[in-house]
Amino acid sequence: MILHEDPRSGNCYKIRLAAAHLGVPLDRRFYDIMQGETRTPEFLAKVNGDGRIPVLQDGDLLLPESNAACYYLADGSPLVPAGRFERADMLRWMFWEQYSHEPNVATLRFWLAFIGADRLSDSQRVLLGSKREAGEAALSLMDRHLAERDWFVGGAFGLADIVLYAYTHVADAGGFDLGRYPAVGAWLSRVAAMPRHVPMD
Ligand SMILES: N[C@@H](CCC(=O)N[C@@H](CS)C(=O)NCC(=O)O)C(=O)O
Repeated sequence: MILHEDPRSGNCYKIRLAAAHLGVPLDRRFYDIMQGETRTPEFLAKVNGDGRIPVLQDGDLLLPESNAACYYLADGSPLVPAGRFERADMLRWMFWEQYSHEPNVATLRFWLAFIGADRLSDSQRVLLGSKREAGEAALSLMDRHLAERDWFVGGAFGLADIVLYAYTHVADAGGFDLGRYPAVGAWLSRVAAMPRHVPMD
């Protein structure tokens, strides 16, 4: 399988991390999102009309959206719980990651560590406070959840842990103080200690 990616992206790293746990080799194709390489007519026509990475390619099949790609890789494996409720609960955390976590925790990392605080547009600058507040609320919810259990879903390491690890472990680059979330910190260490773990590039 081919992964179209920018290695700095946590959304791309999720897929590499899931693939590493599953022992699936990926042929990596690199694009520099800062140079608009996912917005070229060729990329839009042949890889993803939405102009974004990651895109997982299996033969002729193209699958954008990181959490869908992770699910495609992990379906039928121990990373996806067998029970109906636990499987839905895993999806709940994956949807939550895309709606309540990534748009705040990942976006602030992108704005502050990649674009730079002094180069933000007015519209980005206006949103800094609300994104910080929403990102802290997301990390707080994770901390409360993890204070009572080791893994997000069903008592075992799985896909929900993988997708949430991707941007949480680099949240400090967005100005979040992970020291305020001790249960998240302990969980990050547990994920990183898993036998097939691979770090972000
Ligand atoms: N919901 C998508 C988000 C994809 C996304 O925002 N990708 C960013 C990098 S993390 C991107 O390609 N940005 C380049 C651009 O929008 O031009 C996913 O989870 O894959």
